[in-house]
Amino acid sequence: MAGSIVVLTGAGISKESGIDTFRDADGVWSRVRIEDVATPSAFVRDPVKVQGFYNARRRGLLDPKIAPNAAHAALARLEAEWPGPVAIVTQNVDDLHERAGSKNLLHIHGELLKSRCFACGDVREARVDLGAESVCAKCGNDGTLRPHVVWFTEMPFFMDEAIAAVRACAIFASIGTSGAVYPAAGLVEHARAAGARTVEINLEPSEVASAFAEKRYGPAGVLVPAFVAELLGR
Ligand code: BV8
Repeated sequence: MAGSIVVLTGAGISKESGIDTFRDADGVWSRVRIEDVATPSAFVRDPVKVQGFYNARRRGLLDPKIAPNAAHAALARLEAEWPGPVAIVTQNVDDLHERAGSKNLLHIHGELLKSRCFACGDVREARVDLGAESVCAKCGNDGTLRPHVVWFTEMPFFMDEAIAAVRACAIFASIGTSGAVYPAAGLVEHARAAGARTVEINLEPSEVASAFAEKRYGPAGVLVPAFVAELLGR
């Protein structure tokens, strides 16, 4: 049986689909401050601003022009054709991996197209704007729905599963992430400890590039299909 593959993805894999990254010069954090929109205290202080930030990004993601690119498609093909398990651990809150056909996927920073009720914990699909008028379909409270994303200082989802998968993998590839946000950026250390082959694919060296044995720099839409073709031997 072939060894398992874990792929960590970040905003760079969705850039060629038309979704902004965070820390590039034209990225999301060049326009708004993390402290104002992506922390629990920002939501308490100014829920209208925080909901507006996520409502705009949700509408952007649902724009018919947004579609998975060649890198997302290549990872779906890898999962379908590799003779062992393939898991994607994504920091992205978009749904482009799913749209491309990936199935074994952990959204460790949550999902933009879901809401979570902070009164009853219900999580469900949300493709519309959220705000004070939104009513929870489960408990009936109003104004209690928030985007189902992980804000700074909040615990990411599925980290036990992600770490277990990385510790068991033969190949760990990181694609389109700056390596600036933990605990995701620390996953490569688990891969190294497990003796896995480690590969970084990004436009430029990430903040944790030195932890990777192999590095490939360029657009994900070109490098990821080539990497997958190489792995599949064709
Ligand atoms: C936690 C989701 C445990 C929602 C995001 C001090 C105070 C408080 C906390 C901390 C602190 N110091 C450290 C921390 C921990 C903190 C952290 O890491 N901070 C950093 C910034 C210092 N982490 C946390 O808070 C995490 N939780 O640790 O919980 C805990 C709890 C309580 C107390 C103690 C500990 C939670 C982190 C989750 C934050 N949520 N967002 C949303 O989307 O709005 S983070 C945000 O960054 C993104 O969502 C994304 O998920 C994440 C990673 O970014 P990237 O995906 O890497 O994107 P980036 O723009 O940075 O890079 C893109 C890369 O792509 C670039 O390198 C570029 O060159 C490349 N690229 C561009 N185009 C292409 C390309 N590559 C290839 N092809 C291309 N075409």
